[in-house]
Amino acid sequence: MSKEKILVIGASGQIGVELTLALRRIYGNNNVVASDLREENDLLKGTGPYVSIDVMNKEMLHVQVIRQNVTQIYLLAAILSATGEKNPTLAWNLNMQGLLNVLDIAREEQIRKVYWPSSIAVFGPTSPKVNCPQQTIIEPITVYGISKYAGEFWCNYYNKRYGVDVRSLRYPGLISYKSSPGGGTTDYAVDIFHQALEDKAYTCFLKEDTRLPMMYMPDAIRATIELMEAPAEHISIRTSYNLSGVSFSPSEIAAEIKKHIPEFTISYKPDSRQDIADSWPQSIDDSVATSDWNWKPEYDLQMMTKDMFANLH
Ligand code: NAD
Ligand code: AKB
Repeated sequence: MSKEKILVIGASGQIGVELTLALRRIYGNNNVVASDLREENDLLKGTGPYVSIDVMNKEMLHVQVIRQNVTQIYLLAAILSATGEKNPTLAWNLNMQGLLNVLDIAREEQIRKVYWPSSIAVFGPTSPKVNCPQQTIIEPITVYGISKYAGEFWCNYYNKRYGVDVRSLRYPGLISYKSSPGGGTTDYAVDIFHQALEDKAYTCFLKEDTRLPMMYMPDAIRATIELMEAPAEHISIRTSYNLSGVSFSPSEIAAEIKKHIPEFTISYKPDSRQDIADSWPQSIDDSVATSDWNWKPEYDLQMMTKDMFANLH
């Protein structure tokens, strides 16, 4: 285990903080180098090495990969769905060029494994809404979804053509209490907990019946590590695996929150994020992940809500 040296790019973000801490527990603090364009997240401070890296600067990234003797790269730097619609060119450039820089360096330096997340945002209005399968019609309407779909095929290409062992998951919307979400359409499902505690009221930017695929962060971190630790011959999908946790709508999560805070109220004021949410499936079929590497989610809405409040309190 300790022979591995892992570089996490985008380590100060919502997933990066928790994934870096989890990897440090497995591989040892000094063997997991956190990196980001922004400053080191407070929760990472003092837990292991941190370097400032802009993934768009390929030369700087390459130097760090060699200097740190990196054997695995986790690339998390990206612009998410809602922010991406505000600046499509920036989102496309970062999401594509960042990935190509990492894949190229991985090929040149024979990096053992690369992790890069995709998203349910690859799916569009023509994809099946319920239990959306691994292989189906995929016509994304956001620049974020387009970049993720193109990225999936770049991963597949680098694996098939150059033998890069790159692995990927199509995460649903992630819910966590440690670090804040970074500009997605599913962010309401994190904000609602904070507002419930602070104001006992929340105004949701999605309609009450907008059901979306979601996942509690501990499940997402475990899925990522289980995928990365699975033997290469078990990985049949080299684009990105469907991954499913729990599906719910704003009114359903509000009802669950009311069990903990009876005076909590929710109102609805849908904005441009509604169109993005309406284009995504309501639930995901992840049976290929289950059969390939035994994936099984643990948290349902009830367990997640209880755990969120236990930790946010
Ligand atoms: P985030 O926005 O919270 O974090 C991304 C991090 O990347 C930030 O800390 C940011 O400073 C950093 N970054 C931005 N530009 C950079 C650059 N040029 N060089 C280095 N770092 C840079 O995002 P997240 O929610 O943690 O998402 C991580 C990955 O997971 C992304 O690829 C995202 O698309 C994917 N994903 C996230 C979710 C979710 O619900 N959070 C769902 C599906 C997929
Ligand atoms: C977003 O809403 O953009 C992300 C995602 C599902 O990829 N949370």
